[in-house]
Amino acid sequence: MNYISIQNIDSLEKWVKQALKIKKKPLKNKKLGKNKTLGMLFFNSSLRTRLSTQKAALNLGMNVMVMNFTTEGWTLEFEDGAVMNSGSSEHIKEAAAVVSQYCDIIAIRAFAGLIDKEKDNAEIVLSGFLKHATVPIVNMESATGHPLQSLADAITMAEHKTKHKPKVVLSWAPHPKALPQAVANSFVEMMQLQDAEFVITHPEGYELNSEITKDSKIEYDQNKAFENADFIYTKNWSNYNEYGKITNTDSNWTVTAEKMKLTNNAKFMHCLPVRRNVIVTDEVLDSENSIVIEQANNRTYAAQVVLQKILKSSPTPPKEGLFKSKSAK
Ligand code: SN0
Repeated sequence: MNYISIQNIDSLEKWVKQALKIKKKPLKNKKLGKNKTLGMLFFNSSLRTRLSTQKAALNLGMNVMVMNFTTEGWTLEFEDGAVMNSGSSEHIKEAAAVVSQYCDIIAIRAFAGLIDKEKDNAEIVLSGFLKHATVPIVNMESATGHPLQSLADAITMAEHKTKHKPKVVLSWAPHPKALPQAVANSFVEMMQLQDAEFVITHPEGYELNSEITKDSKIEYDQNKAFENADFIYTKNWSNYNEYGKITNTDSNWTVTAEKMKLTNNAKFMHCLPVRRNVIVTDEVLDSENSIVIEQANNRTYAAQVVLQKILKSSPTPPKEGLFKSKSAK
């Protein structure tokens, strides 16, 4: 079993329930991961994902190895048949096969480059590992998705919702840097698995990939979208149509206390890290309605459900590497 996208979840409701159970007794399955190793490979920065996934693995009794690939690893080549006479030192074929011999699960963070849409949509790094690794793979934010985040978001909303069908708004907000669409994509996919009144609001032109948003409602008037909302989930993403560009920095989209007044006393959510007074004002982020810290706490239980499911479903595959020796068996 791999955890690549929110679509790998057979029943979101069941996974959320299980996560909430784990949250009550996080050390209950301390023996499940004994003598198993989680390898975490980072091609980008991380705070919550790194520590919460590591914490989840430790709660399950696993060993954890972390490697920052961009600064410490060899530059990887992903193209089949490449003549490697310039930048890259090692092909994904060897790298993934080798790491698979040391680890029982490999987790990978590899953001979108935001330059080549086709390349990002092809998920070069993640698919390279999926193809050439021989152990389960976990997505710790890839070019197009962040399913550990959206599972944590679902857990957080389940804890805070006061009605069966809450109104949930995903609101774009301005940002000085071009950011990936991954968090927004996975949030949309997760919301499509829930019974809720779901509305996406963003400036015209900032539509996400329509293959992901499908028939989810888009409201271009942010104030209208906020009316009566129970949850405001804010996230910046760079333009998907004019790929990776920042075509709008309008501070009128910043989430303010004024705007929150339009809602039904909504909870404020953000995946973090958040740019204060650009995405959201201090007043909102520091208010009682902000649940961003709890949201980050739930990252541990989201990761723990995922690791637990993988540990239970995947017997450790034989460690057969490229240079296996029969006599060593
Ligand atoms: C990442 C993103 O995908 O938007 C990770 C979010 C979990 N966010 C950033 O890169 C923010 C960086 C910044 O400088 O604000």
